[in-house]
Amino acid sequence: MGYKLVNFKTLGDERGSLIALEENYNTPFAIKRVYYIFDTKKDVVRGLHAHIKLKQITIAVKGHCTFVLDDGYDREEIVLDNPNKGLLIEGLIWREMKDFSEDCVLLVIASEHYDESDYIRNYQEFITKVMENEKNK
Ligand code: T46
Repeated sequence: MGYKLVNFKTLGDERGSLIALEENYNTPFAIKRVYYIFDTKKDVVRGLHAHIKLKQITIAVKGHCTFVLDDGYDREEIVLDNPNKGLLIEGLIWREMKDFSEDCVLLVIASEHYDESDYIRNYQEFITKVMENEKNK
Protein backbone atom coordinates (compact mmCIF):
# COMPACT_ATOMS: atom_id res chain seq x y z
CA MET A 1 0.00 0.00 0.00
CA GLY A 2 1.21 3.55 -0.64
CA TYR A 3 2.16 4.44 2.88
CA LYS A 4 5.26 4.21 5.02
CA LEU A 5 5.95 4.68 8.72
CA VAL A 6 8.90 6.96 9.36
CA ASN A 7 10.81 7.25 12.64
CA PHE A 8 12.12 10.73 13.28
CA LYS A 9 15.26 11.16 15.30
CA THR A 10 14.52 12.70 18.68
CA LEU A 11 17.03 15.36 19.64
CA GLY A 12 17.18 17.11 22.94
CA ASP A 13 18.80 16.95 26.32
CA GLU A 14 17.95 17.07 30.00
CA ARG A 15 15.58 20.00 29.27
CA GLY A 16 13.35 17.93 27.01
CA SER A 17 12.92 16.67 23.46
CA LEU A 18 12.94 18.21 20.01
CA ILE A 19 12.31 16.84 16.53
CA ALA A 20 13.26 18.79 13.41
CA LEU A 21 11.66 18.17 10.02
CA GLU A 22 13.65 19.41 7.08
CA GLU A 23 12.56 19.56 3.48
CA ASN A 24 14.05 16.81 1.32
CA TYR A 25 16.14 15.58 4.26
CA ASN A 26 13.76 13.67 6.51
CA THR A 27 10.72 14.60 4.41
CA PRO A 28 10.81 13.08 0.90
CA PHE A 29 9.25 16.11 -0.79
CA ALA A 30 9.39 19.90 -0.84
CA ILE A 31 7.07 21.27 1.86
CA LYS A 32 4.37 23.59 0.53
CA ARG A 33 1.89 23.52 3.42
CA VAL A 34 1.67 22.68 7.10
CA TYR A 35 -1.62 22.35 8.99
CA TYR A 36 -2.77 20.83 12.23
CA ILE A 37 -5.95 19.26 13.46
CA PHE A 38 -6.93 19.62 17.11
CA ASP A 39 -9.97 19.70 19.43
CA THR A 40 -11.54 16.84 17.46
CA LYS A 41 -14.74 15.87 19.21
CA LYS A 42 -15.41 12.41 20.66
CA ASP A 43 -16.39 9.66 18.15
CA VAL A 44 -15.82 11.94 15.15
CA VAL A 45 -14.42 10.34 11.99
CA ARG A 46 -12.48 12.74 9.75
CA GLY A 47 -10.87 12.33 6.35
CA LEU A 48 -13.15 10.05 4.29
CA HIS A 49 -11.36 10.97 1.08
CA ALA A 50 -8.39 10.19 -1.15
CA HIS A 51 -5.98 12.51 -2.91
CA ILE A 52 -4.93 12.35 -6.54
CA LYS A 53 -1.53 14.01 -6.33
CA LEU A 54 -0.87 15.10 -2.73
CA LYS A 55 1.85 13.54 -0.57
CA GLN A 56 1.65 14.04 3.17
CA ILE A 57 3.39 13.17 6.41
CA THR A 58 1.14 13.07 9.44
CA ILE A 59 2.36 13.07 13.04
CA ALA A 60 0.38 12.94 16.29
CA VAL A 61 2.54 15.51 18.07
CA LYS A 62 0.27 15.11 21.12
CA GLY A 63 -2.20 12.38 22.04
CA HIS A 64 -3.20 9.67 19.62
CA CYS A 65 -5.57 8.75 16.80
CA THR A 66 -6.05 5.91 14.31
CA PHE A 67 -5.74 6.10 10.54
CA VAL A 68 -7.68 3.66 8.38
CA LEU A 69 -5.96 3.33 5.00
CA ASP A 70 -7.64 1.71 2.02
CA ASP A 71 -6.10 1.20 -1.45
CA GLY A 72 -9.29 -0.22 -2.95
CA TYR A 73 -8.18 -3.79 -2.22
CA ASP A 74 -7.09 -3.86 1.42
CA ARG A 75 -7.76 -1.85 4.57
CA GLU A 76 -5.14 -1.31 7.25
CA GLU A 77 -5.22 0.54 10.55
CA ILE A 78 -2.28 2.57 11.84
CA VAL A 79 -2.19 4.07 15.31
CA LEU A 80 -0.28 7.34 15.58
CA ASP A 81 0.67 7.81 19.22
CA ASN A 82 4.19 9.20 19.36
CA PRO A 83 5.67 12.50 18.11
CA ASN A 84 8.60 10.58 16.63
CA LYS A 85 6.34 8.48 14.39
CA GLY A 86 5.33 9.87 10.99
CA LEU A 87 2.90 8.37 8.53
CA LEU A 88 3.83 9.12 4.92
CA ILE A 89 0.91 8.68 2.54
CA GLU A 90 1.44 8.93 -1.21
CA GLY A 91 -0.58 7.58 -4.08
CA LEU A 92 -4.25 6.83 -4.31
CA ILE A 93 -5.23 5.89 -0.74
CA TRP A 94 -8.62 6.40 0.88
CA ARG A 95 -8.06 7.64 4.45
CA GLU A 96 -10.19 7.94 7.52
CA MET A 97 -9.09 9.19 10.94
CA LYS A 98 -10.87 8.04 14.06
CA ASP A 99 -10.48 7.37 17.82
CA PHE A 100 -8.94 10.76 18.51
CA SER A 101 -7.85 11.27 22.09
CA GLU A 102 -9.22 14.50 23.56
CA ASP A 103 -5.75 16.07 23.56
CA CYS A 104 -4.78 14.90 20.05
CA VAL A 105 -2.90 17.38 17.88
CA LEU A 106 -2.28 15.99 14.43
CA LEU A 107 0.41 17.81 12.47
CA VAL A 108 0.36 17.39 8.69
CA ILE A 109 3.14 18.33 6.29
CA ALA A 110 2.00 18.47 2.69
CA SER A 111 3.64 18.53 -0.73
CA GLU A 112 1.04 20.85 -2.31
CA HIS A 113 -1.00 23.92 -1.50
CA TYR A 114 -4.64 23.33 -0.58
CA ASP A 115 -6.62 22.37 -3.68
CA GLU A 116 -10.13 20.97 -3.36
CA SER A 117 -9.91 19.54 -6.91
CA ASP A 118 -7.23 17.11 -5.66
CA TYR A 119 -9.76 15.44 -3.32
CA ILE A 120 -11.92 12.41 -4.10
CA ARG A 121 -14.61 12.56 -1.43
CA ASN A 122 -16.89 9.84 -2.79
CA TYR A 123 -15.86 6.21 -2.11
CA GLN A 124 -17.39 4.85 -5.34
CA GLU A 125 -15.50 7.46 -7.38
CA PHE A 126 -12.34 6.42 -5.55
CA ILE A 127 -12.87 2.76 -6.53
CA THR A 128 -13.54 3.78 -10.16
CA LYS A 129 -10.24 5.74 -10.16
CA VAL A 130 -8.36 2.75 -8.67
CA MET A 131 -9.75 0.51 -11.45
CA GLU A 132 -8.84 3.07 -14.14
CA ASN A 133 -5.27 3.27 -12.82
CA GLU A 134 -5.08 -0.55 -12.80
CA LYS A 135 -6.22 -0.70 -16.46
CA ASN A 136 -3.69 1.95 -17.52
CA LYS A 137 -0.74 0.15 -15.94
C1 T46 B 1 -6.08 14.93 4.86
C2 T46 B 1 -6.38 14.74 6.32
C3 T46 B 1 -5.27 14.03 7.05
C4 T46 B 1 -8.48 24.42 3.96
O1 T46 B 1 -9.10 25.47 3.66
N1 T46 B 1 -7.14 24.34 3.81
C5 T46 B 1 -6.43 23.23 4.13
O2 T46 B 1 -5.19 23.21 3.97
C6 T46 B 1 -7.15 22.08 4.64
C7 T46 B 1 -6.40 20.81 5.00
C8 T46 B 1 -8.50 22.19 4.79
N2 T46 B 1 -9.16 23.34 4.47
C9 T46 B 1 -10.61 23.43 4.69
C10 T46 B 1 -11.47 22.49 3.86
C11 T46 B 1 -12.65 22.20 4.77
O3 T46 B 1 -13.61 23.21 4.62
O4 T46 B 1 -10.85 23.07 6.06
C12 T46 B 1 -12.05 22.33 6.18
C13 T46 B 1 -11.79 20.98 6.84
O5 T46 B 1 -11.04 20.15 5.91
P1 T46 B 1 -11.34 18.60 5.71
O6 T46 B 1 -12.77 18.33 5.93
O7 T46 B 1 -10.75 18.18 4.40
O8 T46 B 1 -10.48 18.00 6.93
P2 T46 B 1 -10.12 16.48 7.26
O9 T46 B 1 -9.63 16.46 8.64
O10 T46 B 1 -11.25 15.58 6.91
O11 T46 B 1 -8.91 16.14 6.25
C14 T46 B 1 -7.67 16.81 6.38
C15 T46 B 1 -7.12 17.22 5.01
O12 T46 B 1 -8.11 18.00 4.31
C16 T46 B 1 -6.75 16.05 4.14
O13 T46 B 1 -5.97 16.48 3.04
O14 T46 B 1 -5.43 14.11 4.26
O15 T46 B 1 -6.72 15.96 7.00
